Amino acid sequence: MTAKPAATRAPRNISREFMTGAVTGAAILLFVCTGGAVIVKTIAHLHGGTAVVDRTLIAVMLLNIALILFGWFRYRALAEELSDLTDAGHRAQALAQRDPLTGFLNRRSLSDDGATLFASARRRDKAMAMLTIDVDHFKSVNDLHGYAVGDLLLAHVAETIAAIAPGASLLARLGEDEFACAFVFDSAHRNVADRIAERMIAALALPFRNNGVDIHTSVSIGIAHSDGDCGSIDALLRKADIALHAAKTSGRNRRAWFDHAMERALQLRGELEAGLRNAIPAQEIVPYFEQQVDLTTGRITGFEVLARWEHPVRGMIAPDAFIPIAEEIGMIGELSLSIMRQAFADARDWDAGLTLSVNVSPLQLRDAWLAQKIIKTLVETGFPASRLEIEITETALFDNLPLAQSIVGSLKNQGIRLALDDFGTGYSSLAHLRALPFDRIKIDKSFVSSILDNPESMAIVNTIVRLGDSLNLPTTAEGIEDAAIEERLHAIGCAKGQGYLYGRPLGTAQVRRLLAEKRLLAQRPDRDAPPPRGIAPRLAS
Ligand code: G
Ligand code: G
Ligand code: MN
Repeated sequence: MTAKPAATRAPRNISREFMTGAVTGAAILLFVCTGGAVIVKTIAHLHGGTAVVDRTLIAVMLLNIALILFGWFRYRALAEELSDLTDAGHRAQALAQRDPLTGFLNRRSLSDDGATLFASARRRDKAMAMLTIDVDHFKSVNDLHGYAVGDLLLAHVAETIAAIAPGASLLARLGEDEFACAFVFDSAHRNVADRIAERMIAALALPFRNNGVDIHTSVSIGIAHSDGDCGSIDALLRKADIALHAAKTSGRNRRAWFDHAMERALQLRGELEAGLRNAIPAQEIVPYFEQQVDLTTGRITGFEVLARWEHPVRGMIAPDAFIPIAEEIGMIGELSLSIMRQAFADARDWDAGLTLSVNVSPLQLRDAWLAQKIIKTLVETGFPASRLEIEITETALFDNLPLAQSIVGSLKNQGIRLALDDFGTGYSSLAHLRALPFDRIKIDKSFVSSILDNPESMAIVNTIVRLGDSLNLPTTAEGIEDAAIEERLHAIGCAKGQGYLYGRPLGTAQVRRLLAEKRLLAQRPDRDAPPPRGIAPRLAS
């Protein structure tokens, strides 16, 4: 702040100071002349000479002395001003290099100073370690205690890091709640970085006390060494960051070392993400159909629609590899509607008794237009709403229950049914069963596949079926893999089942073949005919 006014004042002052300098210079010149004359005459006079000192000359000389003094003081003032200006410049430069909250370097200066340290470590045949440190769930500290307390915590974290880091470390705040600590070490003592990271984790797992309130925190740390193929400080920082990400995803409050598998996984993820953006409009992601069977009659009642990516290079990709990415990059809604559109069009001329169950991600229930979009897709493809079931998991109920209730209300008004998916794995709460008007409970496959050899699984499945009975909700068991399990489920009263016992999920053409064999294709061979009238759902009011 001080730098700016001083800087804008400078140009005006320079011309004034030039005048002062010129006047002072002239005064000194004049002083030499007049002073010379006055001194000569004075000495002569003192020695009894006749020379008289001219009064005017004395006045001029005194004036000269005054001007010289004035010039001197101006010079001092100017020198001070100049040094102020330089200080302000240095302060501004320091501000640009350091984070004001913690006094740590910022990302850019870590990169600059780190490059110097990196090169000197190389010359001395030493290695460099980089730790990147991120506060776990920092956002919730801000949300719960306010930004001022968040800042205090960040300062505390910085102090703790500084206290534990080796003396000559470079310490940086990389942004938000992420810090870095870089130091040179002897490659013979490879576990130095490990020990330091461990101490930081332990120290920062202690509660941070503020105003008598304990705030529980922890940090995750990524570690990388500059060995072999690591050519620069920036490459080292990137590796530590990749390791940090791994530490976070494997549960936080821990450290992780960089390894090359992490980099490859990240690369694959990047490729899938880039590919996904084109794959959706190109309809590379297609519906597969898993049979759902009535356990009493053994008949097919319908299919669960499962997304599959038929990748032109990588072959078939399973949904758990790309659904989370689609969710993360905000494309899950588009992907889901593309799958539905294809599945509805495929199933339009199947037997009118066959249903389709589609999975809807919790994120999609944040979209207030979801019901309208699904209904529009039904109308456009001519698939009846009464043959559609939407599957959602319990996690969908947490985000915005009123919105989810309103979306589900619109869907149910059209005659679409609703199933609670993966029951037993989440909260399995009775309250959740009442939160939305479910028509069915689906029992998670992790229990179903183990009922024969795990009494606990059996007890859980049994309980869920009883629960469904008493709430008047039929149950579907997922993951039936053999006939003995099927028999057992039927015995305890489970209505429907699906799983590999009935076959793997099938592509469109295979399903058609299966349905043709079972005489479950409606007699409408012309697949491109416009949707028949009369079965289109009512539009939402
Ligand atoms: O938990 P996560 O790593 O996502 O934390 C990021 C959070 O940090 C964001 O919510 C962001 O608003 C917050 N944040 C970023 N800079 C600052 C800061 O200087 N002070 C505080 N208190 N919070 C910050
Ligand atoms: O098909 P598979 O059993 O591998 O599916 C793995 C998971 O992916 C299942 O839990 C299923 O619910 C989910 N899944 C499959 N297709 C879709 C889809 O189109 N949308 C969403 N949200 N999830 C899907
Ligand atoms: Mn499902």
